[in-house]
Amino acid sequence: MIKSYAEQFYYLMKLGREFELRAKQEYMKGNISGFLHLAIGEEGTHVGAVLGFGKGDIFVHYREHVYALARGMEAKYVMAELFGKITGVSKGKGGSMHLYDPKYNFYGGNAIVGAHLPHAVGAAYARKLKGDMSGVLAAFGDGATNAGNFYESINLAAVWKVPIIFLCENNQYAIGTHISKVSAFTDLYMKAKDYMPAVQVDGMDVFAVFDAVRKANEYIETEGKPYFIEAKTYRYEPHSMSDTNVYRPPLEMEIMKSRDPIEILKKKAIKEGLLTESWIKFVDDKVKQEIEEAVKFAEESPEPPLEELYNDVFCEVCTNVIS
Ligand SMILES: Cc1ncc(C[n+]2csc(CCOP(=O)(O)OP(=O)(O)O)c2C)c(N)n1
Ligand SMILES: [Mg+2]
Repeated sequence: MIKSYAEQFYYLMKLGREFELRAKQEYMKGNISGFLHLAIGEEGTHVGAVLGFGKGDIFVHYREHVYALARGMEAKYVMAELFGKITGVSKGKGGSMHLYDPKYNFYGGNAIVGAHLPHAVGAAYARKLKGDMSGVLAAFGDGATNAGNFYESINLAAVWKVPIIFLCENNQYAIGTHISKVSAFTDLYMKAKDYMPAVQVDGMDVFAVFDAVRKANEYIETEGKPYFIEAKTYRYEPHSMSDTNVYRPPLEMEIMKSRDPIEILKKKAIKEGLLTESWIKFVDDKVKQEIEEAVKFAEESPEPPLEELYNDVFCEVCTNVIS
């Protein structure tokens, strides 16, 4: 039933949106604890990037539910992880910020800003050493571009010539701090342009992100060198569930909501005959059902047993990291 790219875009963006709206409700009910960072408003960037990228490794920061779902991880296993249940993708021991599944070459989920970037460069270097040019996608926020490990990572990636796409999600804010207050310039692709090809793209338009990432992927796979994309996007929800969200001007929010990535996709796809209203209704119902089933599965799953406490904490030989 879901075949074309436009259909995949819509299904995955809607799935991501409904998954997160429901996760928010479940958090308020006390079924999810710890941190919860929602990417509502950023689905065009997350889905376009995963579908435009190849089969290599994905490293993301903590705002990663939609990336995981777009990569093919099932909603019920992701929801169970948020609920802290043993059936979750990280056995209920990681939670929202630590989704992980080597079957999908999906390596999280990292709570420390920018910390996954050196890991991602290392994974790209490993792929290069093995002669495997399907590279790495590393996604991070605008705030991360002010951290030292960001510069270390883009520098090493360029020096070592490794196949990696750096995807900067510029949603303009790092918690409550606007990018203009902490960065000397706000066109963030400029930070990488002397190291590698670097472009800026409309992150609210899934087609634009998909095209940019597909082009970048072709480049890293054929040239074996890094590529940088800045996607200009926006989050409609607070930074996390514990953020008051008072720092954003209402007019700014209103303008950005008028550019909702799901609505942009719908309008464009219907106009170009890529989607129909009846198909959209069918998918909306399917997604609702999938989310209901995911929550039921998470609720009914057991918590990790005590014996799990020290498992997966330390591994001497990480045989399962790069396949
Ligand atoms: C090294 C480090 N410093 C500070 C924090 C606290 N912190 C968590 S998220 C965040 C903001 C990051 O913003 P950005 O990179 O733009 O990502 P976004 O949340 O907007 O997706 C900060 C400062 C942290 N987790 N790690
Ligand atoms: Mg940000």
